[in-house]
Amino acid sequence: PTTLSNTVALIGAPTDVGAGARGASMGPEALRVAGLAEALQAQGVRVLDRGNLHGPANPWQPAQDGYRHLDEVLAWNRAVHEAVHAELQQGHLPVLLGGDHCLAMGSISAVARHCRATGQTLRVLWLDAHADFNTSELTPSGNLHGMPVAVLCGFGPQALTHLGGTSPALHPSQVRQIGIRSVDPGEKRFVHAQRLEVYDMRYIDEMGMRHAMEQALAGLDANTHLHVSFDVDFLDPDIAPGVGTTVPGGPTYREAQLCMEMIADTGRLGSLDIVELNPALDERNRTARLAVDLVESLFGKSTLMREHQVRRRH
Ligand code: Z70
Ligand code: MN
Ligand code: MN
Ligand code: MN
Repeated sequence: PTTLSNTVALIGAPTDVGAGARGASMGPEALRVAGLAEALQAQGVRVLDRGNLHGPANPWQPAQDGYRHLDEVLAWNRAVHEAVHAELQQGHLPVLLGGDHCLAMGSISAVARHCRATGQTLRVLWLDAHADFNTSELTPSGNLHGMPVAVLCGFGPQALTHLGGTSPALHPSQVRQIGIRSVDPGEKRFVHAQRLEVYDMRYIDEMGMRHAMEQALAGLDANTHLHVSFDVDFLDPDIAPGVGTTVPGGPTYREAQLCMEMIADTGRLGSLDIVELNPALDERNRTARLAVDLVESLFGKSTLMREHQVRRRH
């Protein structure tokens, strides 16, 4: 099998409370319009669309004590945490449709709680242009979508670090970041101090996506739950303009496809976030359609059946 469960639950979280630009709140519907459910069904997956969660409006206020919209981010993440946890308990594979990347605090804390209870080992693949490892002291913006990895590793306000009951949800050694090319100065020092395993664009340029993914996926076993947190700004803006923060020099279409296919080949995908898609900045929904195309590969779509492919050299 290609994934840990053959039943996917789509959970929409239409908010941009953690972002620096408005519009990611429209992401869930853009992904549905682009045919996400149908694409998954074509891969033989049963799809349950749970509709959208509800939460507070975006008050669009300046930062207070280093955070923008902390109360609203907390409310949305409590809802995401409960929804994702409920699907995991039913044996389903939750797919969070963001929304901005602050929502990964809720989804991944739920996955971590589920893995603690079931004795599975959690590995998180963070596909992003950004490290999202800021704290209130380090952030240049106060935007909480720049902080979820730090919060999940126990660095942040108590209410957010304890979404799943115990903190930290993750140890930095459980995280692999791919495609990183924009890190703030203080954040860079903190990434280094916490020894995050980062396959940045320099690494991908020099070593290739194949080698980067082989390293990032090393050590998975039959007890591993793999969570993929896919920030659409991971992709090069030439192919994916519909995001709030475009950063030049990201993975090409081919590199992104290979990344997804190599994850699929592990057979360990157990949960997924698709975040930061911003339809207000897109061109006729092309970035949403690209995201759906890549998710098909993540769920095992390949050009030929495996026995018809040329044997891969190692
Ligand atoms: C910057 C910050 C960020 C996404 C922008 C940007 C963070 N490091 N994350 N877009 N997805 O403000 O913390
Ligand atoms: Mn992100
Ligand atoms: Mn990003
Ligand atoms: Mn493919």
